[in-house]
Amino acid sequence: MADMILRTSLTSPFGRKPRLAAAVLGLSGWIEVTPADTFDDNDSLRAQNPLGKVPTLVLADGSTLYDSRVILEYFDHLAGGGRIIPSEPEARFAALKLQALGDGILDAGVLRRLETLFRDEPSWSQRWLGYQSGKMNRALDVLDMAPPSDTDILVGEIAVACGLGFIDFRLGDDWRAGRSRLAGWYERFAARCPGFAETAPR
Ligand SMILES: N[C@@H](CCC(=O)N[C@@H](CS)C(=O)NCC(=O)O)C(=O)O
Repeated sequence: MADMILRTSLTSPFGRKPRLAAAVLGLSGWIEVTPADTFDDNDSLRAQNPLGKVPTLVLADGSTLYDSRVILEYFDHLAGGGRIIPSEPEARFAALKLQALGDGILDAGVLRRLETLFRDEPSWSQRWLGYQSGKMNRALDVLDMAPPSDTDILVGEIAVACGLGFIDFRLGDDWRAGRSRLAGWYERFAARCPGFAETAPR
């Protein structure tokens, strides 16, 4: 019997973050993933999280936690602390900053996706799409100049990997072109990170 319910779709890149973190921390057995449809007015997700966003974690006592950053911090706490969020300040803030960069790629990518979902193609704002793509491309360039760790699996590596996986799954941008260091990092991360294949969006 699972102790916690994770509300997410299996395609959500933000939902993939806690699924991946749980695999890394050996917590997957305690968590039941229950699909949520953010567009369904009647989905209980909106009672669990007024923002109606995934991921949302429902604890055994019925209380909830969101968003993905808070859930990852909670999982780290359950696993003893300092596992995916270092305790030592320099490493801690580096990891949190890298997570913010990965999440920022996702925020911009999700906004691009929503633009194309909520409007018909002739109405897409190319200016808006380009504005969001600019954020993503600058962040990817920074990551290519200094790729994440090849040994650690911290919140930063998890967020960046989920961001890159989302681009491949939903946007199809050729982000690897001219970014061989980041592409190499991603390939190695995919091979070494527990749960990476199992949590691929589908
Ligand atoms: N900052 C949030 C972002 C979560 C988010 O944007 N999730 C998307 C799915 S990937 C969502 O729920 N979108 C539906 C909506 O915004 O209504 C987190 O880190 O969990």
